Amino acid sequence: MYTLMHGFYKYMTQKDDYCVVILGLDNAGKTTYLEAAKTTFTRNYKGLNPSKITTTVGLNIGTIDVQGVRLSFWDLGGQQELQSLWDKYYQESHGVIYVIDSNDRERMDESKMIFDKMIKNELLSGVPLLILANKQDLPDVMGVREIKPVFQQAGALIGRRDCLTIPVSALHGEGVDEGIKWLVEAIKRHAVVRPPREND
Ligand code: G3D
Repeated sequence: MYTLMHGFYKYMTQKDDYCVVILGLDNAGKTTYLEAAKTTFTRNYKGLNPSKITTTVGLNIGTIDVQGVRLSFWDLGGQQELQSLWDKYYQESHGVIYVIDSNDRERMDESKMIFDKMIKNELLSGVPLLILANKQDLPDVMGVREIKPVFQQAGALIGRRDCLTIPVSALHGEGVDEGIKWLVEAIKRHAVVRPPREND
């Protein structure tokens, strides 16, 4: 009886589980964004003090429940020596968030270069892509109008997948809600091709 009840409870409460990789150069704001997403979508989650957030070294993970599904995030370190590990996560990813530091014009070419390398990877073919022009709270940063054409040069590689570029401020949580909700819908649409993770 317990097993039956437990099974029923599990069936009723179980959510489809999707994985999302958060990529971008070191210092782009990946970890700050993950914290902002957890704060936005998790009741009673207080979030880390921004001064306690340090650049991603290795892997940060986080989970949120949103719009009836569970998103498990992998925030991967952006340092050059860690970029080679990114593709180990691609096969399991249902969505990609690519974070750009809109305030760092000097590294925009470098960011575009690693973006191209990532988007070329067959394992991510068709996977929905959310591009974030981060740090929009700072003055004189590159806006989406300036950033979008740069990354659209990879249009052929982006292909027909769902793709959205938006301005955000991870530090202030601006644009986080809109982006995550869009990504969830895109991931659900793509689930025919890349279904949710198997729950045990
Ligand atoms: P990473 O995980 O991509 O390496 P972090 O980047 O999340 O560690 O952020 C790197 C720095 O950028 C941090 O500042 C963080 O506070 C800052 N940052 C992240 N997002 C924003 C944003 O939206 N606006 C502003 N103004 N700053 C942001 P420090 O000073 O701790 O290095």
